[in-house]
Amino acid sequence: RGLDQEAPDVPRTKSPHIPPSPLSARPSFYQGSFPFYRLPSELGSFSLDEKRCYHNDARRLRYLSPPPGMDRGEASLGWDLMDGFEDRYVCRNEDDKEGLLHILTWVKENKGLLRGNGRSASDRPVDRDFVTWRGHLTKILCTPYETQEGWILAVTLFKGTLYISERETAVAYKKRKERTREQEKLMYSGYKFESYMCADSPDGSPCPSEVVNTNEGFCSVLLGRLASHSFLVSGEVDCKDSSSSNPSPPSCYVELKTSAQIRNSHQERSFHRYKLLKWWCQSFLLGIPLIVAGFRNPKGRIVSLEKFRTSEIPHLVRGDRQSWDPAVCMNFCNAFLDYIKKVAITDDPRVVFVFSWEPGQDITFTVEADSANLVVPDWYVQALSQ
Ligand code: 0WD
Ligand code: CA
Repeated sequence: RGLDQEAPDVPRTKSPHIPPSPLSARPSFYQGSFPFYRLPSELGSFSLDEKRCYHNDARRLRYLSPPPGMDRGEASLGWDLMDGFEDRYVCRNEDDKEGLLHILTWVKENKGLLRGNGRSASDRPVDRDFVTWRGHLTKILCTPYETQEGWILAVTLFKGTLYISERETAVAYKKRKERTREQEKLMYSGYKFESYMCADSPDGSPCPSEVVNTNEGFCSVLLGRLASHSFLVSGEVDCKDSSSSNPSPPSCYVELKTSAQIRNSHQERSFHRYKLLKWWCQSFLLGIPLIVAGFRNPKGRIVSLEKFRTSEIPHLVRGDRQSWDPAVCMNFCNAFLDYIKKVAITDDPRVVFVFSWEPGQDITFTVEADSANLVVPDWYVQALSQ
C-alpha cells in the first residue's frame, strides 16, 4: 500500500485532478480481442430538406431501387456520374458549421424517449454517456491507421452526458478552400450515384434527371454501447432496402459508395487497405449490414456494381499482413472514450475540452474555460434545464 495510505480520503470528485498523460494511437497498443459492441437500435430519425431545414420525421428516407440484374452482374450500366454537375447541382454551404445542431434539435424534440429510470430526469436528461455524429466516431475508429489527416474534437460535459463535436483543422480548411474542379466533380459523383440507385417510395423508380441537392438527407438516431460506454449516435442513411430479410432498422438500411475502377493488384491492395477500412468503420458503427458500391471509370461512368456485406469486409482484408484489424479500431475507440471520461470532468456547458491528434503523434488536449466556440448552445441548455 505505501503511498496510497497517504492520499487524503476525500470523494474522487473533490480530489485535485491530475491530468492524464497523452494517449497513444499506435495500432500495436490496441491489438487483442474485439471489445463488446452492441448492435445499435434505432430510437428515431429526422430529415433535412432542400433548404437544410429540420423535420422531425423520415420524409427524406429513400428506397433502394437497383437496376434489374444487379445480383447476377448483368445490370445495364454506363451511368454518367457527371450528368447535371453544371446545371442540376445545389451544394450545401460548407462554411455553415452546424456542429451537433440537428442531433440536439432531435434530442430537444424527443426528450421523453431519453429519460433514464431511477435518476431524476432533470439530473441527467439524456441518459447516455456520449452524444455524437457517426462521422466523428468513424474518424476515431480509423485513427490508428490514418497517416494523412489529423482531427480536432471538441467535448463538453453537460448534465452527465459528454457531447463530442468536430472542429475543422487548419489543414482541412485550406484543402476545402483549394478544392479543384476535378475534386468537386468527384464529390458530386457520389451523390449522383444515389440518384441512379434510389427512389422516393418503396415501389418507385430512380429519377436521374432530378436536381442533386446535398442539403437533403435522412438521419437515423440510434442507441449503442461499446464496452462500458453508452452512446446516442446519429448518422446519415442513404436508403432502405424494402426487400431486406430483416425489415427493422438499421438492418434494412443500405450504404451507397462509389470508388475508382480497380485495374491492377496495386489498386486492389490500396482499395482494401484504405477504402474498405473507412467503409467498414462507417457502416459497422450503425449496424448497416450492406454496402452497394459503384465502380467508375476515369470518364466518370459506372462500369460495375458490387455488394459488400459489412460483416464480411474484415475477412477480405485479413490475408494482407500490412492491412488493418477491426479490433484495433474498436479497442482504440474504447480507450479514447475512457480518456475523454478521465479528462472532461467539469460539468459545465461553457467549458470545452479540445482533443487534437496529428498522424504519428499522441492525442493531446486543451481546456477552454469560457469557450467562444460552444459544443452545446444556450438554447439547448435552456431546453434541457426545464
Ligand atoms: O460539418 C461537418 N464537419 C460535419 C457535418 C461532419 C459530419 C457530419 N456532418 C453532418 C452532415 O451534414 C450530415 O447531415 O452530419 C450528417 C451526416 O452525418 P454522419 O453520417 O455522421 O457523417 P458521415 O458518416 O461522415 O457521412 C455520411 C454521409 C456521407 O456519405 P459518404 O458515402 O460520402 O460517406 O453524409 C454526407 C455524405 O453523403 N455528408 C455530408 N453531407 C453534407 N455535409 C457531410 C457534410 N459536411 N459530411 C458527410
Ligand atoms: Ca454514401
